Amino acid sequence: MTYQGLIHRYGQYLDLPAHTQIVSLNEGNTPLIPMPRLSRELGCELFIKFEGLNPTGSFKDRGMTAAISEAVGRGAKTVICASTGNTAASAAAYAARAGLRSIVLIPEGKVAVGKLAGAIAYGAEVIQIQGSFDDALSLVVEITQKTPIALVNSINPYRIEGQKTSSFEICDVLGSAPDWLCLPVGNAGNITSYWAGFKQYQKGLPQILGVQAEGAAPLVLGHPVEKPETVATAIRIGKPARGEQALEAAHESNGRIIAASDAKILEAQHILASEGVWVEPASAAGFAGLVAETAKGTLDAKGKKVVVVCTGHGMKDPSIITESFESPRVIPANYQALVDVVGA
Ligand code: AN7
Repeated sequence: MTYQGLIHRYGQYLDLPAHTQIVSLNEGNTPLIPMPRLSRELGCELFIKFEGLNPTGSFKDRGMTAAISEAVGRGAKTVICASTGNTAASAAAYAARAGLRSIVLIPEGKVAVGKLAGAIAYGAEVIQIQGSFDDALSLVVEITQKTPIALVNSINPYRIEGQKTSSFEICDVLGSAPDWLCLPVGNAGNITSYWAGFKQYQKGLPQILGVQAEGAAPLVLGHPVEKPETVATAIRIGKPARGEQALEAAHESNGRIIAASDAKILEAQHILASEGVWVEPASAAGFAGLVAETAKGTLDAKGKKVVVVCTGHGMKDPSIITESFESPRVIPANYQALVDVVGA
């Protein structure tokens, strides 16, 4: 039997209503990739949980299979979300799979091209908002309170249920929870889900390092950020819906939430790619945080098992790479010209 997705595999651990009708794209079951070179450099046993290998290229598919399965089962015809991009693509794909109408609200001009293209390809009605993700989220909350349209942002509790499964997979592969789990934090659904998942699975608990972008770090500053800005557009969020739960997860796990600068996030993206894992900028934030904390001596990773969650694929945001490099050199189509360049 081929793998049939998260609900099929872990449904017994997920609090989903009886009316749930499974809509799956075989999401989840993503690789936990050992990183031997970076492990040696950091003195720990480092693994990347590469969530960019989900069907739409991000971890959002875990929560979306659950949210859409529930919505379909209760007879919803239309789903809506606010999104910095990945939720939009995921909602669009699962809605398409289920034959539902999908509407996605995105902040104008601030969504990476691979995500926008995905949302359009899967047939979503895409609406740009003259405002931030936070403005878009308020709007979708209001319309779902006043109409039968179903909300599939991570305020929806079934999103959290689905996203818990990544903790289960990590424990199943390692045999127990890692010592540290590092991940980016935006609207704070994912950190909430991981912590709930580890607690429920009872295979040990990691310390959690949540990482926000410096220009969008409400949980580090202790207050909302009116105009969040970061190159990591996925986490360009100033009022995280599950901010309280994120702080609780960090605190209960004896971990913390920190901020990383855009420069450090891009550097982390480059370092991960240099060992073969290309992730989008936001997805490199967890690793940027790990590097910063170990360098400062505030996180002792020595000899520890560390899982860094890379939430989205590098191909989601190709422009961040292509805009920062000169285009490749051009040579005549002859052998000598090639040898001259290669230096053979
Ligand atoms: C690659 O798609 O909020 O802390 O609307 O796309 O659970 O919000 C995306 C968030 C991390 C943060 N990494 O996760 C959206 C959206 C990537 C992301 C996050 C997002 P949360």
